[in-house]
Amino acid sequence: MFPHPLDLSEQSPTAHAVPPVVVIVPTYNEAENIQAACERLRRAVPTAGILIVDDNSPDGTGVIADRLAAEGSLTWVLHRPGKGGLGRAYGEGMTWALDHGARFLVEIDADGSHDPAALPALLDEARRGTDLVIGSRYVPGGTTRGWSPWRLALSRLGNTYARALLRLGVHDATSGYRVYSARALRQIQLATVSSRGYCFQIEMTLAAVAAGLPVSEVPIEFTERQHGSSKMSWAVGLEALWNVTRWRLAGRSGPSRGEVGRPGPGPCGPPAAPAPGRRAAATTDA
Ligand SMILES: Nc1nc2c(ncn2[C@@H]2O[C@H](COP(=O)(O)OP(=O)(O)O)[C@@H](O)[C@H]2O)c(=O)[nH]1
Ligand SMILES: [Mg+2]
Repeated sequence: MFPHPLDLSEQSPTAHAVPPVVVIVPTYNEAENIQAACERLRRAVPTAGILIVDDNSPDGTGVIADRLAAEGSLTWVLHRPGKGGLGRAYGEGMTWALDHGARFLVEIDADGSHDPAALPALLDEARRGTDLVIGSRYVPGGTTRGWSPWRLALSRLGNTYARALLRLGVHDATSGYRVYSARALRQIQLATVSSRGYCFQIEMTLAAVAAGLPVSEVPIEFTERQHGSSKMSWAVGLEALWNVTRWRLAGRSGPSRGEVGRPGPGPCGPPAAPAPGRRAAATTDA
């Protein structure tokens, strides 16, 4: 599914050289943001590895990323030949991190929308045994700042549609701020994930829920970017709409009401009990 060979250049660590936590940062034209994003991440989680996955950004983001990797420790860059979509970028980044021994894999945007200061709380939840921890804008305590009403409506509508059709049991299936355990990603089998664009987030959530893995949502504050522009497009939105609809028609969905709370088919058993302040997913709460 991920057609480009991984760029295991001289920056690549030897097997098992990456730290247990690897933060994957996908970039396309983020020259104004990538350095600040890495610095904030480093301050928030000093021991984490940072893997930038750049799609040959015309604005030179990849060059800046190479410089950051050369100057700092625990930073690597995966160069892809051209803009291939967020889902494909994450797929390659995750495969690389898994192959190099990562135990927890973090998704975060490069544009400053996701505050790295929230990451320790997400990681704590993952270490407690939750295989997919979603930084959620749409649970109590979560917020979205700086979005136009139509952008917010699009996100909320998309989430409501996906949640209803696919019985996801989560409120923010499109969030791009999350933590996966390595065992979850191995179970999900990345090679079977087909989404190219942002729909990747929904497909991964569906795969985790359908596998019966523990999933939970931790409230986050999302702030719209200050620099650069969004890569969200009609094509990306339509891919999501089409995929959610066809997955439903194909019978792919989470547990029905009667099945909620029963152990899923995966080795992880029923969803973990929510910690205070957390919201458990794969439940029927609205
Ligand atoms: N490597 C790569 N990164 C991408 C691609 N599309 C978006 N991104 C990155 O994904 C993150 C989220 O994208 P953004 O445009 O901010 O989406 P929005 O927050 O929904 O408006 C940013 O870090 C982007 O640079 C892509 O095709 N390839
Ligand atoms: Mg953004």
